[in-house]
Amino acid sequence: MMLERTLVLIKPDGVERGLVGEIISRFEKKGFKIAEMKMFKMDRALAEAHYEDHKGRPYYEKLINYITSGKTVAMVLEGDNAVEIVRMMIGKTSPLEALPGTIRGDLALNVTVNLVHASDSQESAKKEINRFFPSKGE
Ligand code: FUP
Repeated sequence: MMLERTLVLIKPDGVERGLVGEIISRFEKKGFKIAEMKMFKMDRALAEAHYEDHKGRPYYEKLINYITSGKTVAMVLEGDNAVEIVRMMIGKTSPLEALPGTIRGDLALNVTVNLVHASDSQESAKKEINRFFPSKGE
């Protein structure tokens, strides 16, 4: 087992729909510690940095508009194998593949408006923690 930290975002639809508690509760019940947390409205520059790998994709503009459309909750979760386990808990990107029991599988139906983000590797976790919590990273 490896003690890890990962970055989770509850996106604007999660805040808007009143699902912040439900989502955080799943991570807490699983055993993760909330190491950092804040709520803020993402600006365009931060959104573009966060989704730099998606620039040029047909859904890119929609994605940037959505993530900057309202408040987001960002948190750093800490626990054994946090990166892989949190990815498992959020579910696949495609609504057709997000299994029941996962956050997206239980609570979301759209590929873009999909409630949550979680770092997909230890490398991106480090980068994203530094991006969203600049004073708390490594
Ligand atoms: P994920 O890691 O599951 O959030 O998914 P990706 O990194 O592949 O994609 C990042 C975001 O781009 C997703 F949250 C939603 C958006 N996206 C789309 O809107 N359409 C697509 O076909 C793929 C991704």
